[in-house]
Amino acid sequence: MFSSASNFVHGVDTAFLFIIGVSVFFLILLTTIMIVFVVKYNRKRHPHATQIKDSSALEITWTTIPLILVLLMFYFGWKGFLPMRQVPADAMNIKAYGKMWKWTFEYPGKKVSDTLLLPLNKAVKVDLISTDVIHGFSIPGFRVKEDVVPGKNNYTWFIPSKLGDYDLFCSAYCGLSHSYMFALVRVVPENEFNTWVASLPVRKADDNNEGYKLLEKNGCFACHSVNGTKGVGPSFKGLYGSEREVVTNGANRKLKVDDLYIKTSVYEPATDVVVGFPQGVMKSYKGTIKEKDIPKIIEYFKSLKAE
Ligand code: HEC
Ligand SMILES: [Cu+2]
Repeated sequence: MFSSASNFVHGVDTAFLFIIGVSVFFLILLTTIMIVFVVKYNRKRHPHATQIKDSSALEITWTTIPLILVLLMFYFGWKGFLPMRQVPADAMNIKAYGKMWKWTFEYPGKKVSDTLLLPLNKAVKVDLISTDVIHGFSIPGFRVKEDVVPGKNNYTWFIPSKLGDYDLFCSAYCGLSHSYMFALVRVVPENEFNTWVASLPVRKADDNNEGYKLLEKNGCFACHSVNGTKGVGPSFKGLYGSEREVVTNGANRKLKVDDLYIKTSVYEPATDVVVGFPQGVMKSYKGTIKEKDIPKIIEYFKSLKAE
């Protein structure tokens, strides 16, 4: 057998396959019986219906068998579920912050990352924190799925047991860009993991910058990065004062990014569309972001200098 991606795969799959197996068995059985009866008790062949009354044997059978089957379903489900709530004491602790519409992971020492890197064969406990609405922390490959509820300290844990890349999705519809709320989960050997964590940036002091907070609150970072990586939209790094090629009314033109351009980009993203990016993905923030807050955002952009 191929090795599974986490310690929960076996338990969840056993319950799932048992339920699917029972369902398929009864689907075939009932369909067959139905067809046989339709043919056998057809009115041409069987013109007078006979009334059947009471059959204790039959009634006991059709009560006992389903009872045993659902109890077995419960048993397999319970057996798969129970270990998910029993975190080993030596598990490494990671915090997962869910916010519209982005995951951020915090490793010991306030190191932050957008990717969930995990050491192979080590137990990991993930504290699930939402800073706004209900999100869902779901890694299908690991058979892990847990609600991330604001105000409630939920958690999950697992042991990644196979090297490779996996998907992390938000499994609770949480607003406009919910479908962008995914992250990469990468399982690597422990030494590689340690080097990587050491190289991570420490949680940013930007948390106190008003412009940063506005962008964070409005979910801009779901599509825009501040470190130069291209996302759904262009990165904000070095944006202010730089040259941009945009499409305005169907024609390409060059411009220098200034206050007006940024204001237009936030309120009417379709007016100047950055070349190489799709139009219509970013919605207008007119009415969401106040006119008086635009300068704060501009100030923040100015601080994101290109190297
Ligand atoms: C759903 C994804 C998405 C979200 C969320 C989003 N944007 Fe955008 N944004 C884009 C895309 C795509 C572009 C490029 C196309 C265009 O110019 O319209 C863009 C372009 C921009 C530009 C022009 C950038 C450049 O390089 O010239 C600015 C400024 C901008 N966005 C600011 C914001 C701000 C501020 C927010 C939050 C209030 C935000 N965006 C939220 C997708 C998004
Ligand atoms: Cu979400």
